[in-house]
Amino acid sequence: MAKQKEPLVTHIYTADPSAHVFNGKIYVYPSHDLEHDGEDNDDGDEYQMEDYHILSMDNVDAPCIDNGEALNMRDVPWVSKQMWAPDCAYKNGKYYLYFPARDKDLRFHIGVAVSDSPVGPFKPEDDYIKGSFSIDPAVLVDDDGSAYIYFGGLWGGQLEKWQTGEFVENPAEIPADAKALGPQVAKLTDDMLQFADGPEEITILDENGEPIKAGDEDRRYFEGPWMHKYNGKYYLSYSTGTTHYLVYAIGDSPKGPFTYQGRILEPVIGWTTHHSIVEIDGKWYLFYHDSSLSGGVNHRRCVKFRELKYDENGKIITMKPYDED
Ligand code: FUB
Repeated sequence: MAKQKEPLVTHIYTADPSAHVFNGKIYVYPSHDLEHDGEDNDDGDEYQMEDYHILSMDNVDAPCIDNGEALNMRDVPWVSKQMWAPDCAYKNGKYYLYFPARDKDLRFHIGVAVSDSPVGPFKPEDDYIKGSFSIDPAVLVDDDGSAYIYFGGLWGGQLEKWQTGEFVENPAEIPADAKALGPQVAKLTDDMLQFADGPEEITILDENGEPIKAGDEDRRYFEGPWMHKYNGKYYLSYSTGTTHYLVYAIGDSPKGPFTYQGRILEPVIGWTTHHSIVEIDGKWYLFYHDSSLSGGVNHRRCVKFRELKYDENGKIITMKPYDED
């Protein structure tokens, strides 16, 4: 049986959970961490993932099932390595799996693969989404049917290298008092396979309406964007990377701007945090990962979930990962 704050599965290492409810059932789209002894570095070379396994649960108390391999790197013509954090969206009667990976020149882009089933197998497009770069795609299908893709990650995710719209191998460091880089957003075409516009950078503002600065590492965007709607507002949540928080900002439209609100989750065991937020049977849940299953090895992570609560003003109540609540 699935238990909150415990690993959802223990037979494989999993991370970066994107959770959804499709047809009344819970589906979790995680990365699949491989066991190896590679070195950790700021380029993320330790995250050597090659395939995706999709997890499912009938409800939050039911057993969590591994539905087997849904997509493998060897079947994606443009990929050379590192299939990182994916997401899935449903539209037009089909399921679309979005995933980042390095191309043959070792540049990260975002690919898409299609299936009639939420657990795959997924058939990849021959090439990555034109104009895509960096990592960590997350897709919101809005109430009017428009779909938006959010993505981007610093350091190993290469977001700094695409500031000009072209790939620059060694970009100048962004000064601490300059505006921090935001995640990217693009509207997707109706067939969900390409960008309809953009991508464009999202602005995250502080309480005074000023853009968050690059040196503000407790609040600035690092990686792992997620978008959900609560009471008609758009909640952009993300990881702060170096300071290991999950935080969020609120806006009135899918492309923002967004105003920083606060923390969702304090740091977990392991370097990375990466999450999703989903409503299940009238309650809200945070899906996230830590490295507890491997005793703290950064690239051997495990997916967990727990209930998330809002206060009466729509603020998310900050959680400590190992509290007793
Ligand atoms: O899993 C590989 C990378 O680590 C993800 O893309 C990031 O969000 C971080 O979790």
